[in-house]
Amino acid sequence: MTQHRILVPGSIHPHVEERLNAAFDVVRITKADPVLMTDDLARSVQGIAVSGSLTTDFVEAFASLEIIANFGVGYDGIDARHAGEKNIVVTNTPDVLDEEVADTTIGLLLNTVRQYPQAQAYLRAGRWEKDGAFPLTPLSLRGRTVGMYGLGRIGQAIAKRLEGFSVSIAYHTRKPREDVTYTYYDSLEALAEAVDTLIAIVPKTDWTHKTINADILARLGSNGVLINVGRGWTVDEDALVDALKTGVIAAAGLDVFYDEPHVPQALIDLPNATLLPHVASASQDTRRAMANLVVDNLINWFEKGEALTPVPETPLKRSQIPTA
Ligand code: A2R
Repeated sequence: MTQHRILVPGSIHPHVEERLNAAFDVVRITKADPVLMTDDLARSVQGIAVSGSLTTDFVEAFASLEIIANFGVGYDGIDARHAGEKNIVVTNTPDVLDEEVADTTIGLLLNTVRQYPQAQAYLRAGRWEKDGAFPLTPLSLRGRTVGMYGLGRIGQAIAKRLEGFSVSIAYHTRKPREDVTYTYYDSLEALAEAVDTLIAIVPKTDWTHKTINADILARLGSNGVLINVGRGWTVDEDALVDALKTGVIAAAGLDVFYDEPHVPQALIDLPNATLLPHVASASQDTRRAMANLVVDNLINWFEKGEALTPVPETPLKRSQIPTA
């Protein structure tokens, strides 16, 4: 294959690096900063493999850029509409992480309601022997009604698992799905009113910003549980801290935060918040599958003229690109 030039700004999974080295002419810069641009890069780079975000200024600096391969299913760090206008295809890594993220979600949900992390800490501190049995948990998964905020690839994998737990399942998305029998609500407000457990797995977009706010939390009620495995962007964290402190809802389990890796101390201090450092897809196998998909998208684009998993905003083929 012709040695197409691929830029890697910042760090990325080592398996991406390894496979890119075998197939492309790879150049690296420490971060995606226009200050680090050279005339040579601006002229010669045809593809970017990135784990993180790119500004529109940075993307516009490349005269021959055809493809941005994003490591991750969420591609909110890249303005895909802008890329599409510039005839640049953007790819993400859907499907290969669905089952792993769904597993994590169920683990987080159970940890949140049944306090397994706290129970383990109790045992490790020697308190079982010293103080007796760990206190009975006020919350349980039994009898819960779970509302899925988002029922895409990952949301459906979560819901499929929930079926095995014999809980009622409802959902809110903008359009009802024809391939499921769960109860549909046409607004997040109506869903939150109807359920006591809300699982958020929606993307970071202009329309999802802080949509889980004080009103939604109040609708969940005092037995309410919030689980967020999508993006921290979706939750008003101040309102959540307030709701957890004052008993507006009972507990929350979060894998994602508004300003990662910063987690507000107020959340860390709350005993009814179960917190994970954005690990939903973070097993070695799943991250390797994501790495393979990043590279396979680039290889397919340059060898076969189309990407494997272009995002909906950039349904481009290489033959349609004027400069190709
Ligand atoms: O709204 P729809 O019918 O397009 O359904 C999508 C839903 N969704 C929303 N629901 C309510 N209000 C919104 N403003 C809204 N925007 C999107 O989220 C669909 O059910 C779901 C997204 O599904 P997928 O595109 O298949 O994404 P996937 O692979 O499940 O990943 C979800 C997110 C990623 O974007 C990352 O941020 C995170 O999970 O890892």
